[in-house]
Amino acid sequence: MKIAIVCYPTFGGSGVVATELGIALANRGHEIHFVTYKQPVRLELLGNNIHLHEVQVPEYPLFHYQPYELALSSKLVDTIKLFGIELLHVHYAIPHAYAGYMAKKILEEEGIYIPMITTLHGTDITLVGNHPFYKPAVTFSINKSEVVTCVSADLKQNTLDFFEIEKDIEVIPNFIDKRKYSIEFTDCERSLMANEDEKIITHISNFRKVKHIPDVIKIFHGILHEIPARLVMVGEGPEKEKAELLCEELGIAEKVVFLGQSSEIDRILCFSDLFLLPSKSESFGLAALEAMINKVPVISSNTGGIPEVNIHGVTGFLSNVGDIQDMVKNALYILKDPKTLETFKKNAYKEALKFDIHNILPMYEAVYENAYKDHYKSVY
Ligand code: GMT
Repeated sequence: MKIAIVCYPTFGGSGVVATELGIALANRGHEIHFVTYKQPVRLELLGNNIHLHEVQVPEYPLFHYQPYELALSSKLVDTIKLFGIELLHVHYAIPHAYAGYMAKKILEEEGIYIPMITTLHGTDITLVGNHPFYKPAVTFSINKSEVVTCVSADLKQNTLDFFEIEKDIEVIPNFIDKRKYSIEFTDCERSLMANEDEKIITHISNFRKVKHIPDVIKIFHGILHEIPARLVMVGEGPEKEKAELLCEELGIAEKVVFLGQSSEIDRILCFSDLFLLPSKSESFGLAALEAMINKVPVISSNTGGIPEVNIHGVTGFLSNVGDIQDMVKNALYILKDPKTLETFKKNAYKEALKFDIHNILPMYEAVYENAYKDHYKSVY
């Protein structure tokens, strides 16, 4: 099938999922066309059946805000016509579902009909999308999608609670590709990060407020009171500077390393002993799943879709949002005893395997096939 995928190309989870999905679909023989404003971070290889179409927004002095949706709709119209695209899959409702709908309508004027799948990822529903300034347009474009999917049962419920949705929503969880994790990195990389007696604690995110970055630092501070450890902070975002200051205030700056954005997530997770995800809300927690497939147990908040990924007392522990004391207690329980740590590591890996792409990809392919059949049946 010829599929156009619209996503954010940056380090956010929705872009990662869209990119990995596109690559996997291309490996299955589909022709994939990414339409976005720059090359997605995890998209290294463009080839015969993976194409990239960059959306450009020309500057004009009259524009206070550049009309990205308009440029995206136009790019979609051109790409769909030029390459005979059969299906459009947009990731993250804002503004992609809206721009996708406009493209569909423009094409319909020319007798071209194309089904649109919208995948909801989280903040497009829980944080940004339900803001009164966006809500009517988001509701409209979700309802106008031929198929709507979302990444967890919790996000489905939130979508139904926050918006007046007239469509069925299918839950298709995020995924990892287990084949990528068969490589074992050597121990020497661990020694670059920490002394032999130190445990390595990791956090990866885009350092937005919703990630509760100060909680990450405070949990680590609590752990340090009892055992030697290092904290590896991976990512960039608005809360990073404050986090660095907090480490200095707490006198733990030399125990914390800020690595910035990294394309070597698996290499970092491979030498990690524990992953921290104390977010305020999290529709799925892809970073937690990526930790788990690298055999890293997770200490997280009990919010959103996280409990669908991190199983309490098995792959890690869940605590109430903001309950730092409980998270410290749980972290120490896992870290203090080598046998316990080993058990949690094994459990994390085993649970993560359930989300292997080979289990998830057929769900997307079934959605595509049904959307395609139903749409063309209704049109012709
Ligand atoms: O919050 C992020 O890290 C980025 C954001 C995105 O859409 O780019 O992530 C959301 O989608 C991810 C992929 O489906 C989920 O794993 C994250 O849980 C979700 N983030 C939130 O809900 C806060």
